[in-house]
Amino acid sequence: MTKQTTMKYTLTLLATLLLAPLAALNAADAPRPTKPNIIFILADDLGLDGVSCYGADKRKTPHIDKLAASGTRFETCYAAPLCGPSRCALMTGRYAFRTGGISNNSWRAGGPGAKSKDEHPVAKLLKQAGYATGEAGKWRQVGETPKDWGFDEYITDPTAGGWYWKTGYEKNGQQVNTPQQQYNPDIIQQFSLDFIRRHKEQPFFLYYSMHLVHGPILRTPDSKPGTKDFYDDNIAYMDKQVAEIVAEVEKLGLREKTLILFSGDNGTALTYPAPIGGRMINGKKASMLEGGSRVPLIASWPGTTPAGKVSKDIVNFTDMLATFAELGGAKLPEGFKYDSVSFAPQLRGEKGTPRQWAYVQLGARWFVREAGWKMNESHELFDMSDAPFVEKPVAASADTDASKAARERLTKVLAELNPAGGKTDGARAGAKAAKKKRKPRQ
Ligand SMILES: [Ca+2]
Repeated sequence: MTKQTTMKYTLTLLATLLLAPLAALNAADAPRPTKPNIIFILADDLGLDGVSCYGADKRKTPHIDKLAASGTRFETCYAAPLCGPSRCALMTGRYAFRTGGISNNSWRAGGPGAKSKDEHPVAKLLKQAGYATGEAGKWRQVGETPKDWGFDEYITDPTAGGWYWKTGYEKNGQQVNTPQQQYNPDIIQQFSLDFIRRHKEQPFFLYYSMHLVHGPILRTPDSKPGTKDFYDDNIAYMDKQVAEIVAEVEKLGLREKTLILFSGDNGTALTYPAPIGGRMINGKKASMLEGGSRVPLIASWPGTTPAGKVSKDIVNFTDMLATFAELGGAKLPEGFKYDSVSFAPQLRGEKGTPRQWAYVQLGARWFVREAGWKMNESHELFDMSDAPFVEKPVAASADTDASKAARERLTKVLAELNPAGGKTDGARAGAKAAKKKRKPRQ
């Protein structure tokens, strides 16, 4: 080695050593993708007791568990106790008393349900921000078509649930009939995979609204002959389909550019309760008890969202809108009232400003839920320290300092929200319209 090359080598080494920490810093600070792809997978009728990473004793969801391990698992996410109101909150980012999406029948003629023309829904906001938008699966209870609500492409069916072995579906407004029965979760899956592939070059938002695991619980293509109870097969099929979506995103090299969320639209159906750590959740689907609306929420975005984290931050279904809008750089219309608190900072590993309480409504019933307390429409207070298993009513006469303070806080929240001043009692009108519509067929 000549003196000159030795010098050059030394300088290079020195530069490497000096720059190494800088390079490491740069890697950590590398600009994140400005507009991540967003895939929101929504299972139907799946409470905490249906997902093993939430402690379910009986149900096994290894692929969803793996997704949770790769990201953050939120322990206290609140949807609504039924499909329709949950999906309306998700699309609109607003509480039910504001939109009218208060029951499963709200969307029907004569019902108070939200109309796309009166809202600024999440898919429209993302579309305006340059996203390709797609909806796959169950839609009906939101009303109109997915296109009306901002989805460029969609595949759906006319049912409120259980579109399994059938001979047709609706794709982009066209009825498609198949000569033989097909397993529609497969068709919806293929549509979703194809949507992801076709839009890999631009940011996309896929709202994947699975029919699984809503009843009727039927055999899946993977069910073995002789099986009598197909519920676990349905759970396994849902889990497998989630894995296939994740695998496709990985295969396309989009994993670090894609936020994948997995959730459920309401608690587990009444027929399929299962224990968590040997205890049953208090309340199932359709109930105003904890198990009616508390649902799993998993967010995975490798390189951005902390991995293996369990968060106790409260999330409302209305919050998806502000979160996705923030991540996608979508502008919210000025002067329009949303009830949406972004948890985008938490997804980036920051503290953020988590909401202090969740709001849940079904028809003329509602509650606000803090970490340790809950107050309903009758201003009854519940000690939620042992939720989701127990919710203990606390009489004002038995108040402790803590319950008294909670009572004051939640009374104030309800007074400010004033749900009774909004839409709460049109559920009957919708149900009436539904009944009238069904009559000629009887
Ligand atoms: Ca449901």
